Amino acid sequence: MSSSNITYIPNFYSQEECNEMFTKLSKCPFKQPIIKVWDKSYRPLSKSCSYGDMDIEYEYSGHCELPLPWNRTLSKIKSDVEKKTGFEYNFVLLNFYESGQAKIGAHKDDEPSLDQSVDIATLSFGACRGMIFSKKGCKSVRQALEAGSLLLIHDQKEWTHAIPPQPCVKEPRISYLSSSLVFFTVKLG
Ligand SMILES: O=C(O)CCC(=O)C(=O)O
Repeated sequence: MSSSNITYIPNFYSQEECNEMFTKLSKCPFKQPIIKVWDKSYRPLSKSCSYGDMDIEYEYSGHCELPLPWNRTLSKIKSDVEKKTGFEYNFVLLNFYESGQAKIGAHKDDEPSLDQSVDIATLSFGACRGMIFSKKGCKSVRQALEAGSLLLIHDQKEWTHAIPPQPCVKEPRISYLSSSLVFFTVKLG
């Protein structure tokens, strides 16, 4: 993977800010929707919930997500990330990994509704987990995602990414994935 595909920024937030945000984010209404990846339906081992601009509906992996309106903590994070990246984000997916047993399989964030010209920005809180980037014929790349770090993924087309299980990790982790949706369904009524 060329180093230009990702940018890893450690200590985007201090440990103190991280702990405070982790406590607030852990109160979000996480759930486990059934999703479809490569034609297989499954309930992921991580829980998620989403926030976004009003009246947008996001469809991914055969599942329709109705984001909640931004709250104070999420708006602050959104604006910090926008200042750093120069992009505007209208949607965030939060993932909750209860322990190292929770994982996300290899996938690309290449849904047609995602604006591919905008970097996906992932913030990490809580336990440090590894993300594996893979591409056929290339050596996989592992990036440790430390608490308080910001990861920018610039190119979604060629590489898959995954959070593999790490049974030795006993602490929970929350990730904050911000993206920009271009095609969305306007909610009626
Ligand atoms: O938790 C993470 O850092 C990545 C999650 C992810 O890849 C996704 O939700 O698509």
